[in-house]
Amino acid sequence: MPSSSEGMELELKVEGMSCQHCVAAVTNAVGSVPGVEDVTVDLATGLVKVRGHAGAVQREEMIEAIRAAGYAVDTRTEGD
Ligand SMILES: [Cu+2]
Repeated sequence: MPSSSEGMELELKVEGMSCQHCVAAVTNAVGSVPGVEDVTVDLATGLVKVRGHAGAVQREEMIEAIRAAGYAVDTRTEGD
């Protein structure tokens, strides 16, 4: 689809993931947030990359979803 110019991408630093089950749990949690199109989790670094619709995806909603799944999000690395 060439109409993807409205996409956005953000990264979250998740703490507490130790195996592929954790990766799956976080992927499912973030993927269930409305507006999210794609979730990539790097177990080694804890970095979660999210792609979705600009304006539709709220960072706070993703943090809440991850916390509800049982993992912590390092919000100190947001850069502001
Ligand atoms: Cu695990």
